Amino acid sequence: MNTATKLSGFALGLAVVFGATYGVGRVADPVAPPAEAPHEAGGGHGEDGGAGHGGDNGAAAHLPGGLLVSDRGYTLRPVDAPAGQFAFQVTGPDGRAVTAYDVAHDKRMHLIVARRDLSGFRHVHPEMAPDGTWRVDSPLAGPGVWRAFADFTPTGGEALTLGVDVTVPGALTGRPLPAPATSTTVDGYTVTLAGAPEPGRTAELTLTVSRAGAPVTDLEPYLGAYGHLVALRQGDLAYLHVHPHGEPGDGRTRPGPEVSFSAEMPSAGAYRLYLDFKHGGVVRTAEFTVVAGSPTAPGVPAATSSPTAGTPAATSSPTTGADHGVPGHGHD
Ligand SMILES: [Cu+2]
Repeated sequence: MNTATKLSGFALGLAVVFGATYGVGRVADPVAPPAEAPHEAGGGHGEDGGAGHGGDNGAAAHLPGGLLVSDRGYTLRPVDAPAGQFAFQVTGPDGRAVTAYDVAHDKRMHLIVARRDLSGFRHVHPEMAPDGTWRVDSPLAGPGVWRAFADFTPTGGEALTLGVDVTVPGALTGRPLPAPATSTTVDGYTVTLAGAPEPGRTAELTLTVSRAGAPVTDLEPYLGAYGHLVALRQGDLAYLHVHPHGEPGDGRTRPGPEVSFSAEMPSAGAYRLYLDFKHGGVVRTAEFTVVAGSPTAPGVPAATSSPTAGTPAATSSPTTGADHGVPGHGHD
């Protein structure tokens, strides 16, 4: 979180925050060099310190979350695990595995994974052993280079999102990023997206959930909200996680059909949005490609006028569906 990616809240919205910390009030890093002005992405961090001295806060303060495997002395370390399982530790400034975490959004650890091509998104919650090893049934659903994001708050520290690449061997079929669309379906639900993100400017995005043509007005709380959003930037998988302002039961936040949030994308380019929502006891993920800034930026797939026209492989391939639309596929 930094001033370059500041957010502004909408009363009934959710706040999208790019960065390792979650609130405007938590920008300050007590050990960061003082008076360091934010600057444009694209370099200039070379003097922030050599590797390993633990003083990479300066660079980290300018970065969206999830790009670093080690930040503020905390390092994400996958560990060997039996087949079918994924395991990791977070080591702290003392080099030992962290065992004390704060609960954030109902969990002490949120593990998000996606392939480098932005397919295969999963959001799961591992269990921690007393030695600080987190384990979960592997969410890595097939061959490829995956990015695993650990989203957590070490007790006494600041919220962090660390990321590490994990390779699953096997024959890999590259998947192009689905074209931008304003409607998608998952498991019989249609989710529409209104609003357009812009780089460097706050935009309100509203997601509306319906089923069989009828608005869904009884969304169920999931991790303390009616919707959770993760966005990943194409190219480097910079990580963004939505944190709600309104909460179920607060007397003003309605359980659908609309879930809205405000976001300020840190740069022009394509992003993949993943909305987790819960209904009928099942968490489902609706995905969208959005483009901040010029829709003709390099690497951005051409937009289509309907969610399916021209992009059948992107929106309805069996593989994609298997990865993304299986009820109860591991949320929670
Ligand atoms: Cu989570």
